[in-house]
Amino acid sequence: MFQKILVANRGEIALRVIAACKELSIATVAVHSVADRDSLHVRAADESVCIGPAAPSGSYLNITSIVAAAEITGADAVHPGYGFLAENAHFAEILEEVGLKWIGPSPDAIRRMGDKSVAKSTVKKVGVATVPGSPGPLESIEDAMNLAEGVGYPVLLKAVAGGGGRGMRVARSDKELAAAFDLATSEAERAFGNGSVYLEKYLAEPRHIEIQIFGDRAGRIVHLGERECSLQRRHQKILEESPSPALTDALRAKMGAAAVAVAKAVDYVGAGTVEFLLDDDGSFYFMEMNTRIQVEHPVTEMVTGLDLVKEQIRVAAGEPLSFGPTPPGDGLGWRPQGHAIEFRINAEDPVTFAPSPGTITTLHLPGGPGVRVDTAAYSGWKIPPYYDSLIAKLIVHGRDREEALSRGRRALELFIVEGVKTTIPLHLRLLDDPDVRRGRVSTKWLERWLKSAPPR
Ligand code: MV4
Repeated sequence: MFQKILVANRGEIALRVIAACKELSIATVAVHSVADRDSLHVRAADESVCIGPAAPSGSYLNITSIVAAAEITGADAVHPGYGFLAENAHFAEILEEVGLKWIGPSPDAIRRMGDKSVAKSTVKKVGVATVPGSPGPLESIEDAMNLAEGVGYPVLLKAVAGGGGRGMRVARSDKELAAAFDLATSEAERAFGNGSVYLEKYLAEPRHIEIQIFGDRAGRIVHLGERECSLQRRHQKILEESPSPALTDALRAKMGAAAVAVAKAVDYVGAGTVEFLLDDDGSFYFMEMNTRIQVEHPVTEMVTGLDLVKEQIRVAAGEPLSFGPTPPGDGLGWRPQGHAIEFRINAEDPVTFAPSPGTITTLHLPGGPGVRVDTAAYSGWKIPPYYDSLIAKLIVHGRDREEALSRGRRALELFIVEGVKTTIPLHLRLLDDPDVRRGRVSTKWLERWLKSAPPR
């Protein structure tokens, strides 16, 4: 097992990784920017190293500084958390070259899933459905128009190097497609340094359902069920839950098997997520694979009783998955219990979503049965303006969805943050909505609701 892990991240996920290390009796090194000197992850770790200025490019994205910090402190492995360098294959390679273990999948698996067009063709080869569209990057506008004629309008252009909804354009006619092709290409070139785009049929109102998978070095790959993440605004998730109100056991088994097949196609090791679009007729299509631990992993932890971060560390150290044995055939080594919901609490105006950095003057966290809060916030902490606005995650668990919803409400009512604005009032309004209460949502639902529901 590792002796000392460097956590290449900040905020709640850095604290979460440190917690896992402590339970495994592994020493920890925090890295931090100049703006994060007073952060809780620095206090929680056994050692800390300042790696650069506030701007992420000079600190949390600075590979040279982070590798130097690991070498100076004698760390033997690096956990990247999510965001920043978590899906940077080059970083993973450099670590292995200097003799540090990377807590994540192979650079090859990261690369193959990072190119969304390569990912799609890899997935197709193992018999998992993908949205009908171009077999690879588009060659020209004419190529795009021929393909659009085949699949039918509306179509969606997606950047090969994109993901998470960045660099997408809808087109409803040949005329729109010509304009969208130029726009998408130049946007992708600017945003990702790679102008390649591919085309898909545009699904009208799908759900976003993702399957948590886990692989070990012995080649065992299992899935841990789904998370429903349809409630999003501008591709930012607001609330996630498991199980999905839309899945039957039969559909879950099919999507789980598909996710395991996707992971097997790239010899996946560690924690990963396979994202699907679920159409209202029950058909589902591979969307992307995230090769990291995700923000919403606690939802799966609550319903499976597993510690996914400890599992990541064990697997990276060469140990087999700690759970199982797998019942014959179904790919599971766990039994889900009850229902979990995560509410993302951002330091943002709940109506305009404008960031609200500043000092938290009062903080009270809820507790009690079925309530978990993952946060690095404390009373008196000054939220820096340089990073994303997630300051806490409230995760509630109940025997069923009704109990989880009512625990969510009472926990949100006693989740007190003063000094900055937060998305807590938004969550309370969502919990009042009949569609949310019935689980009748899609990826289109939240933005439509925000336009129509007058803010209180
Ligand atoms: C789609 C789609 C409809 N049709 N692809 C957004 C994130 C990126 N990973 C893919 N996304 C979408 N791809 C086809 N062919 C609709 C979305 C989409 C979406 C997906 C998941 C969650 C929220 C979303 C919000 C808008 C659009």
